[in-house]
Amino acid sequence: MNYEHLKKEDPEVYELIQKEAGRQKEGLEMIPSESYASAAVLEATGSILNNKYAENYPGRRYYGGCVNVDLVERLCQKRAKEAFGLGDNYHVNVQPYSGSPANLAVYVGLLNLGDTIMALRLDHGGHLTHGNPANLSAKAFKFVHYEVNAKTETLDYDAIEKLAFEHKPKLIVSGFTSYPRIIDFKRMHEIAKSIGAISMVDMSHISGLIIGGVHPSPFPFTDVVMTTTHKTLRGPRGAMIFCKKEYKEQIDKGVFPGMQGGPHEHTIAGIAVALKESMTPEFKEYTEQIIKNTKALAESLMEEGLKLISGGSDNHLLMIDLRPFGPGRGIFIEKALEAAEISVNKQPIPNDPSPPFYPSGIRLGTPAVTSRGMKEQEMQKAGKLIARIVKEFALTEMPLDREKRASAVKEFAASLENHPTIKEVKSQVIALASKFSVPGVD
Ligand code: DSN
Repeated sequence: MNYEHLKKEDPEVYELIQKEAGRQKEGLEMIPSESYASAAVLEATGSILNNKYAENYPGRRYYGGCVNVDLVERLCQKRAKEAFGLGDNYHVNVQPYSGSPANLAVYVGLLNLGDTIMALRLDHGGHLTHGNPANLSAKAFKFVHYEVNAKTETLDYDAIEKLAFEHKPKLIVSGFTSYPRIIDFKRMHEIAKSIGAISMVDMSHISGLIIGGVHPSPFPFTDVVMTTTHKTLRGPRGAMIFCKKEYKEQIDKGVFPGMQGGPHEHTIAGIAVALKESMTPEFKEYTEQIIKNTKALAESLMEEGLKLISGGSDNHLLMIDLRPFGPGRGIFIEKALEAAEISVNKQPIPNDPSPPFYPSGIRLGTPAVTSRGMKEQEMQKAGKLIARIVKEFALTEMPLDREKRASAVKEFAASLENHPTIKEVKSQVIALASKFSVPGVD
């Protein structure tokens, strides 16, 4: 994109965007919830649809002049259902601003405040809005959390069923932010139905993989399915909620006026474009390669002796368990990898002995690098470079005293400057990344 007007009118913001474009190109983006949106998606998202208010739904807005945005929103809804192979028995709301308000809209639309919801615990892979005590979801509803099995680090459906019978939640959420395995959505739905609960799937991370046919779908049985639109789907930052027709009114009211005001029609247009792109043979190939790349990356890391949560991955993400080095080292590795131009994030692991800001895990994934055209060979190389950093820098101790942690991180970050290992890895990362162009950036 050439940004000619921005460059003239606001060189300060223009420069920052240019710097970020450089950062996105120069290194390896390996945060599993990120990928690159196409130039077409970015154009629609940055369009004049931004100017329009359109509270409520197509055909019954609170504002005049909605003739075109009505068509945009309907087109997006049509494509969303097409992409997931859905018929008239499902409805889709494409207005949620993003995943967090979308999850809250589902809870607000379907339940009464104080009702019980069951979901995956945050350090076991669940999301903030799946009832983490710091989030509004846990203040407004009563959450019961299921966990992964301590030994296998995968979901134990018999234990989940037992918990559901004990607590009789009104809603059971399946979905994650950091679970590297396939969830048995059918079994989760059956558990919900056996106690008269509504089944919900948060497929935010994997919706692109589902469209590509490389991951099982929560359709056509799950009652409500939420997805963000900017992860493996590669759209703008937004969300969609699919529901069986019987929940349409409640879900629509949960979104507007329950949680939100005017929808972002420019984002909805961007989602429509991403959905069109997701139904192409190229996108299917892309998702197939994500799975191959994640497996290659996992193998490479394990060959180097690193421990992965659950011993590998079935999807686009994997989790390095840093406990063998000591608790709380995730932040050091995130910083050391960032200094070497590999972007990942620190992440709590099951039963993490350390708090979420100083967790003992690293989460990484392949959607962004795969969209640049990287394959197994590059993932093998990336795995070796990541392992080198982990093995050297995870040896730094994290103080047990809370007061001392921030200064330990500061001191650690300063020690990375001109560090010979960082310099060497960084130059190899840049050499690897520079062979591949970046969708929407180049
Ligand atoms: N923050 C997102 C992720 O990284 O998984 C979820 O909201």
